[in-house]
Amino acid sequence: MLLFVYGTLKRGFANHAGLMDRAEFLGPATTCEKYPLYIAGRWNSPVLNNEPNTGECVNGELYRVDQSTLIAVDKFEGTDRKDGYFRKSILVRETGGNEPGEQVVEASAYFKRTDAIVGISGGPLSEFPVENSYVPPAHRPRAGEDL
Ligand code: PCA
Repeated sequence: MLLFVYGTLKRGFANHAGLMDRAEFLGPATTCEKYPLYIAGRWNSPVLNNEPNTGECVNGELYRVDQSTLIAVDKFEGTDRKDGYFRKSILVRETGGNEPGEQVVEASAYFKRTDAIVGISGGPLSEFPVENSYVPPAHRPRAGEDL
């Protein structure tokens, strides 16, 4: 299954190691539709709002993941929690290739509903930058307190 990541699961970001170790990197990709990418919550987390045609097209990375990786990442993103992310299938354009008019594929990505996004401190952005103030779970006073 294809997974589009735009935040802390990207290569070199706080939550990549461990969770994405066995994911196959397919290259950079951009959402075909615009979605608002905000920085939100106590830990300055990147979050994609499920409001198409708002904000910017979002740059991220495309991966092929197996079922066990997906289960682990779903758990991490709190898909079983009311304040967590949910996964939704979207169209993304692969941007790493040499050919013009690059390939559009369907991939899953983590979103939140508008009412689940609290404390917006930044965005809408087109990309979650390397320089950011995200606080990873291990650095929080009480690990896993919220997302
Ligand atoms: N992790 C997921 C969603 C937000 C986050 O930090 C991602 O990187 O796509």
